[in-house]
Amino acid sequence: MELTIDESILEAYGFTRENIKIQQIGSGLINGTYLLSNLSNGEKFVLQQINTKVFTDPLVIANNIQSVAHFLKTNFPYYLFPAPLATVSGEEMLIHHTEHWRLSPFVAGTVALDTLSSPKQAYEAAKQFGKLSRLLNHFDSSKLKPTIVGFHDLELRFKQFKTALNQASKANQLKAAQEIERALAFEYLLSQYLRFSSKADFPNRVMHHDTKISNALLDKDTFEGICVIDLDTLMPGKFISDLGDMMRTYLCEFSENEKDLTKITIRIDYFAATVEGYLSEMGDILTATEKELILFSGKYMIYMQALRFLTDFLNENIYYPTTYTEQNLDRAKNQFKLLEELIKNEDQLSQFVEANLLRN
Ligand code: GN1
Ligand code: MG
Repeated sequence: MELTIDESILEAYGFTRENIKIQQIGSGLINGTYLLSNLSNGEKFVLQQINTKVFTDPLVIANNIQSVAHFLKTNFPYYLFPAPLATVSGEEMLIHHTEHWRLSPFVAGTVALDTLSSPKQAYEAAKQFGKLSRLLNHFDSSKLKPTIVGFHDLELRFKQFKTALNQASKANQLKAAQEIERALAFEYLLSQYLRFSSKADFPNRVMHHDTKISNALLDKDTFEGICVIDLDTLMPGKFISDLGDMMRTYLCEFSENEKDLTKITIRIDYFAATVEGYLSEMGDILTATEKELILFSGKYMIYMQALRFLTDFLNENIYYPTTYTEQNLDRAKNQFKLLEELIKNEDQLSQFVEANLLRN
């Protein structure tokens, strides 16, 4: 789709309307993303408008990325970290009236997949996210600020669900009765999370916090991992966020938008590849407590996402964009099914994790 973007945004980055082709790309729910092609030299860029309802202090994003980019450049100069490009006048982020925009390089020869079609892709993506955490192992994560406060705080997400439940219309409470029951039945996962959270060897690390497959760029021919993108949620967190979101999004053949729940099953070989790829980078770095939480990471992220979708349905869809009224409820059903499938296969999956840890 060809789009118009305010000329002054293009000019801030040294482009003119005549030399640039603009296409909308990406499938993210939060930010608007556009591909810019420079018609004079073929160079490509990714332009994004930051959703400031979600990222209420967008300059925190720019500061975090800059500070990580500086560390990586100093310590690992060959690592490809596609940090945003400055405007002609040198700003890290473009403020245009009340909007915030940033431009990133488009990495040539790569693809951002929307779905995975082989365990190798899972392995390569997981390796890239693991690699970023490994390279940042000695970076002091307390130098970064949260770009969304409490983003992956399961206790907060549970409280938000309870609040939404109390305020929801009777009609919505009825429609979501089964999912509300499941949200409460899985509350034990929150207790487990809180028990682990207080352990000394459960460190804060720099986490990406959005490890879906389209955020790992792979070589377009060989599917070898090249780098990670979408750095808005690069901030301190726990490793279970990154590994867990990979399990949430790589293990099932179908996405969170699939309504036919019989299709929501776990692919064991994708689980194995994801864990193997991640541990190939982080296996020597994870603490004893973290190693115990490998399988838990998937339950934690899937449960949290189910709660977030359900909460949004009860709140009449104020956060996630929807194409029909009950979409967030359907997404919550999908995620609860996925959680149940993961738990159903738990024995086999933990045997695999044990064997892999022994090898590492
Ligand atoms: C949002 O926009 P996207 O797809 O990158 C959300 C993630 C959710 C995801 C679910 C800032 O990410 O946390 O996992 O939707 N990001 C934010 O599709 O809320
Ligand atoms: Mg994102």
